[in-house]
Amino acid sequence: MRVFVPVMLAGLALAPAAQARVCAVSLDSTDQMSFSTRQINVAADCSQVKLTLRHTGKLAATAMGHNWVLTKTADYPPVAMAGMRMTLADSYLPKKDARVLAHTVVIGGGQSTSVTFSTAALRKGGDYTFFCSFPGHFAMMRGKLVFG
Ligand code: CU1
Repeated sequence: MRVFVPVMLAGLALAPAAQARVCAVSLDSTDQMSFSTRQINVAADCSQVKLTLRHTGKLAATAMGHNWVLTKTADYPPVAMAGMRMTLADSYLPKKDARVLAHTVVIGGGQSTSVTFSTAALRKGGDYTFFCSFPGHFAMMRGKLVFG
């Protein structure tokens, strides 16, 4: 048994370096159809992002719902347009669409939601847009995500 102890300790010592770095990001959304930020910066050493979206308004999800959706900037208009044909239950997003890199569910006033996603699909210096896919919101509710 004694032989194994140093090996196990060495393994434990290495563990923190191999651990995922989860970077927390949060933003607010409002009854005025807006996000509180136009740009989100994610450091290159973040292996995962925990994105928290709050809705600081009072209106229900059916009237003024908001979500947070991430795509490549080139994919944002077609995904947003396709989302308009979907339902609240689908988060106003096309089902199982690989262009959607991450998204939260749609929330209403007073609610909060979060999603944790890997940055493995993101390229340093890539062009990414986040937006709300609630029908009619994406033109106003959008911003850039910068990774790197
Ligand atoms: Cu919205």
